[in-house]
Amino acid sequence: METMQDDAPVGVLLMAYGTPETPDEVEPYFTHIRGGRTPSPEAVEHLKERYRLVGGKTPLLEITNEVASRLQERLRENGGNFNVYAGMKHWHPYIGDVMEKMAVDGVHRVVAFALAPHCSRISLGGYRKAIDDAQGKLGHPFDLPFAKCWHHNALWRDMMATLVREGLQQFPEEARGGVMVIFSAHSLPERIRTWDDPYERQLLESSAAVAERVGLKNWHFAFQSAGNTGEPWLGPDIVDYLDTLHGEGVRDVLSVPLGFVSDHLEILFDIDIEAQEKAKQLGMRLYRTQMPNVRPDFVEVLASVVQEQLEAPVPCWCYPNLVQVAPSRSAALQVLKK
Ligand code: FEC
Repeated sequence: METMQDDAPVGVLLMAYGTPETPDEVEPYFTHIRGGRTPSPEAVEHLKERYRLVGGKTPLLEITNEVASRLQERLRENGGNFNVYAGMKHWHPYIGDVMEKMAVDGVHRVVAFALAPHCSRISLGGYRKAIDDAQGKLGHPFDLPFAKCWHHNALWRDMMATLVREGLQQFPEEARGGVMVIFSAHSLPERIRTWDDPYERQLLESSAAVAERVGLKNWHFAFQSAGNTGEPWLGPDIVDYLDTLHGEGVRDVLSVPLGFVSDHLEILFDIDIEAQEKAKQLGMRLYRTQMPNVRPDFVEVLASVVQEQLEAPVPCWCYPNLVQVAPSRSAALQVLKK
C-alpha cells in the first residue's frame, strides 16, 4: 500500500476546456463536448469553419500551459514545494491523463480548480466528474478538496478593473464617458434556473464589483456563445444586444468577457469576428478588453486562489454535501506569503 510522504510536492491542477489542434480533431472533440453523441456533419463543418476563421486553431492550450509554468515558478519562489499541471476537460491532455502523471510524480495533496471564475453545475460539474472518474480509476490516495469557484477573489476583481481601465483607453479621451461597457460570459441552457444555479447571480455580482472599482455608470451584462441544442439558452445574447443598445443611441461599446480568462474560440470568433461584424453593420465602435492570459497580475490571482484553497476551502455550491477537507498546512504553503 502507498504511503503519503510529507516531502511530496503539493500538486496544483489547472483545468481548462480543451481545444482541437487540427481540423481532423474537430469532430471527435465536438463529440466529447456532446457527451459522446456524434454531431451532424453540417454542425462539424460549421465548427471547422469557425476554427479556420481564427487561424486554424486557438491558443487555449499554449496559454494554459504557459500560465501553469509561470504559476509554478511563482509558487516555488522561496523554496515552495509545488508542481503545477494543466489538464483539459474535452481534449488532450485530458484531466484523467494528467492526474495519472501526478500520481506517478508522487503527488498526494492537490488543489484543483477550473480556469473559469464562476460556478454552475453544468460547467464545473464536468470538471468535477473528470476528477472523480480519474480518482476512481487510479485508486491513488489523492487528498483533493474540489476547488470552488473563485469569482469573489479580490485580486481577480482588481485585475478585471485594470483590464477595463486599459480597455477604455482605446477610445478617444472625449468619447470615454459615453462608452457602454458590456460584461459577458458563456450562456447556458435556461433550465439551470430550475435548480437555482448560482451562475447568473455570481456573474452579476462580479460585473457590479468590477464596475464599482472602475466607477462605471454605463454598464450591462449579456451572455455570449449560446449553443444550438434545440432548447432555450440564457440571454440576451451580446450580438443581439448590440441592436438594442444601438436603438438606445449607444455608439461606443467595450466588451469585457469576464467569464473567460484566455484567448480562445469564444473570444476570437464570437466577440472579435461575430460581434465585431454586427457592430460594424450598425456603425458602432466596439473594442474588447485584453484577456488575462499569462499576465503577471493573473499569475498572482491564481497564486492567491491556491493559497485560499489550502487555508480555508469553502464548499462548492455544485456539491454542497461534499465534505471539504483542507490539506494540512505545511512549510510549503507558507511561502505564498510574500
Ligand atoms: O478555443 C477553443 O477551442 C475552445 C473554446 C471553448 C471554451 C468554452 C467554454 C465554455 N463552454 C461552456 C459551455 C458549453 C455548453 C456547450 C458548449 C459547446 C461548445 C462547443 C465548442 C465550445 N463549446 Fe463551450 N467552450 C468552448 C468551445 N459549451 C466548440 C460546441 C459547438 C458549439 O456549441 O459552439 C453545449 C454542449 C452540448 O452541445 O451539449 C453547455 C462554458 C464555458 C466556460 C467555462 C469553461 O471555460 O470551462 C460554461 C473556452
